[in-house]
Amino acid sequence: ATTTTTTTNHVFKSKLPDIPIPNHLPLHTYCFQKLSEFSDRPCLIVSSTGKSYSFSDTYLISQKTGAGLSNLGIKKGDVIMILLQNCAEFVFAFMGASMIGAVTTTANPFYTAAEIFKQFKNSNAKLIITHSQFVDKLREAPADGAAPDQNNYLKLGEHFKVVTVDDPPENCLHFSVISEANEKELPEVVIDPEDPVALPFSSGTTGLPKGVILTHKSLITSVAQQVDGENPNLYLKEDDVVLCVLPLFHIYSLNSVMLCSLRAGAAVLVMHKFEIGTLLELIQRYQVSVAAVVPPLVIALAKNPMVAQFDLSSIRVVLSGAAPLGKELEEALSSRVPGAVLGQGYGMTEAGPVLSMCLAFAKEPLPSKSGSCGTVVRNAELKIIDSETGCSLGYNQPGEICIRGSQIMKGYLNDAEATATTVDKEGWLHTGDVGYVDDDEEVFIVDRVKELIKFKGFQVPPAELESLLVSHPSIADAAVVPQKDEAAGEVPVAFVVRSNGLQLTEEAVKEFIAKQVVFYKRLHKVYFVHAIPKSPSGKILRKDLRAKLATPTHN
Ligand code: 4UW
Repeated sequence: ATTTTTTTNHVFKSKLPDIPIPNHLPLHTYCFQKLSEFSDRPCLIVSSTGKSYSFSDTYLISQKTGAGLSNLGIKKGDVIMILLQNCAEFVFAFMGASMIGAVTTTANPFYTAAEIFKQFKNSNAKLIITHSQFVDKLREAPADGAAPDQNNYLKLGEHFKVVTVDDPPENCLHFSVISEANEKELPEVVIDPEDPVALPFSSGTTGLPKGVILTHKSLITSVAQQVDGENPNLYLKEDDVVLCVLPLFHIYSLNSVMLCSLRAGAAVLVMHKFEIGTLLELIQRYQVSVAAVVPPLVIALAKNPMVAQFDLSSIRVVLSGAAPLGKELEEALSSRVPGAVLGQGYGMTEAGPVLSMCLAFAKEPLPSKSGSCGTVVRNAELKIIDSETGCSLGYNQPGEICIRGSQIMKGYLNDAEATATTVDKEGWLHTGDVGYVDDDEEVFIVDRVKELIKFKGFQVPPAELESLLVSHPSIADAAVVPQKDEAAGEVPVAFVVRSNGLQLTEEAVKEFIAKQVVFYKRLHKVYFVHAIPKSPSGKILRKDLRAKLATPTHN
C-alpha cells in the first residue's frame, strides 16, 4: 500500500525504545567497562597463528601500547596512522591511542605512496604502524603533491616514525617497542567526550577524501545503539565468535566488528586477508556465529562450490552492508546457511557510521523483509527529504536520507565548507543516498545521488580520478562515473576529452591511472568524447553520463 500524504516534519525512529548511553566516557573506558564480567574469555583470536588474547590480555596490551606511544612522543590530540591488514596489533594500537587521547587515522595498506601520504599529511600524522612489506612505499615521500625535489621530501625516521608489527626494516621500530612498555607509565589524560578518537577518510557526497572527525561520544553512541540495552538491536553474546575478515581500516569493521565485540564480550576472529578456502575452514574450526560481510562475500558464500564441503551451521547471524545486496543473492545465501538470520546494516563513515540495522538481529527479534537495510537505530532520528523542496516525506516516498543524533561526525577535518554542506544547521546529516521507509519502519535504499562509486564496498571518489586524469598532458577534460558490475557492484569508468588529436589510447589512459591508485580505483573503461556535459555552474552532469552508459550507443 502506498501512502501519499506528505507530512512536513516526519521523523522516523527505531521501534526499540531509547536507552541511556554513557557517552560522557572515553571510548576505551566504555569498551572495556564490563571487562570484569568476561576478563578471561577470548577477545581476539588471530587465525593465522591460532594465538588467542583474552579480554584482560587485550586491555593490558592496549595500556602498554598507549604508554609506548606516549614514550615515542605521541601526545593527546596527536594523530597516528594505522596502515595495517587485520591483526591483533591493530586493536592494541587503536585502543592504546585512545587511552592517551591520541587519534587514529586508518588507511588501506595497499594504497600507493601518493595516496598514503596525501592522507598522512592531511591528517598531520606523526607515526605510521604497518607491516614491513609496505615500508618501501614509505621511504622518501614528497612533502606535497608537487614534483619531487631534494628539499621537498618527508624522510622516514627523520620527519616521521614507522613501527612495524613484524621484522623492522632499516630505521623502523618493532611493535614490541611500544606494546611492551610499562603500563604504569600510561600518562593521565583528561578526555572530553567531544575529543576526536578516530579519523577515517571519506569523500562524502562530493570531492576528494576528507578526514571524518569521529569523537569518543560519536563512537560510543554508535556502538551503544547497536549492542547496548535490554534488547540490543544487534545482539552479541559472550559465547559468540565474530568474523573479522572485512578490513578494520574501514569504519564498518572497526565499529560493528571490533568495538561492538569488545563492548559486548564476544570473541573476534581476526583474519589477515580474504581467501575463500581459508575462510570456510576457519568458520568451521572456530565455530563462527556472527559473520559481518559485504555483498561480494555474499556472492562467494552463495555460489562457490567449495562451500558444500564445510559445516557452516554455527553461523546464526549474517550482517551485510557497505553496498546494496540484491534480493536474489540474499535468498541464494539463505539456502546455504538455513539456520542463520540474514539482514543488512546501512552505514556511512560520516554517520558514525550506522544509520539503520536489521531488527531480526535483536535479542527479541522482529521480522524483517529481504532487501531492507533495517530500521533506524535507537536514540537517533531519520528523515527522508524531497531534494527539490527540502520538505520531509512520509512513508513509502523516496527522497534523500538524513540522520541526526550524537553518533554522527563532528565534521570534516579542516573543511568547514564541506562540513556545512553535509551537516545542516539543525544537525541533520545529508547522506546523498535515496531511499524510503516502508509501513513497517524498514529503510530501503533505491539510488545514490552523490558522486561516490563503490567497488565491493570500497570508496572510489570520482573527483580524485578526475583530477589525476586532467593532470595528463593529452587530456583536456574528464569525468568518472560508476558502471554496474556483477562482481563488484560498481566499477569506475571515464569519459575523456583528448587535448591533442587522437594519439592517446584507452590503454594508455588506464595505465596512467593504474600506476597511481590502489587496485579498486582502476578504470575499467575509457570513452573518448568531444565534451563533458556540464551545468551552467560548471558541475559535471553525472546523471547524463550514467544514462549514456545505460544506452548502447554512447561511444
Ligand atoms: N545498502 C546500500 C547498504 C549500504 C549502502 C552502505 O564507505 P562508507 O562511508 O561507509 C560504509 C559503512 C557501512 C557500514 C558500517 C557499519 C555497519 O554496521 C554496516 O552494516 C552492515 C555498514 O559503507 O560508504 C557509505 C555509503 O555506502 C553505501 C551508501 O551509499 C552509503 O552512503 N551503503 N551500506 N546496506 N548501500
